[in-house]
Amino acid sequence: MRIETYERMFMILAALMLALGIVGIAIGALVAGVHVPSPAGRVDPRALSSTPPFDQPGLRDLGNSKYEAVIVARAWQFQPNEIEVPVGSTVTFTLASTDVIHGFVLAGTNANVMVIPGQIAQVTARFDQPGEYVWVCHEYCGFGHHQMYGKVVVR
Ligand SMILES: [Cu+2]
Repeated sequence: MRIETYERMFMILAALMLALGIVGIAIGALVAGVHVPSPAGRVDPRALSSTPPFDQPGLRDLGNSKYEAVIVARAWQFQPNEIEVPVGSTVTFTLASTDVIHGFVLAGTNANVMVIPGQIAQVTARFDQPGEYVWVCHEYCGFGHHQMYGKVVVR
């Protein structure tokens, strides 16, 4: 079977682009550590108020400029909805939902996770600039969804 020269060139070009894409994904996953967020654990959403650490939501100082923010998401609020950390802090957000699927996206950072009932979501962000970093629920969760937000105050 004879293949036209231009067609052959485009077939080779398409194969090269496909191979380049696959190599890019492999480098991202294996070298750069890019991965899809996965649950950090499981928790019973009905027993959240009696399950550590979600029985006492809030900010914990882990020392060495590291913090853990334990946040409970429920329709339609985050608890707590404001935390304050010093400049240069690294904050690991540990989130769980008591009811429906919520989201957590923190403006000005790469922090972006789904907060799914039964799963513990975890994401880390570093704050090198002072200011206010607003987070919002980015998964439509009902009537009061637009009121679901909070902020990190960095001083
Ligand atoms: Cu929502």
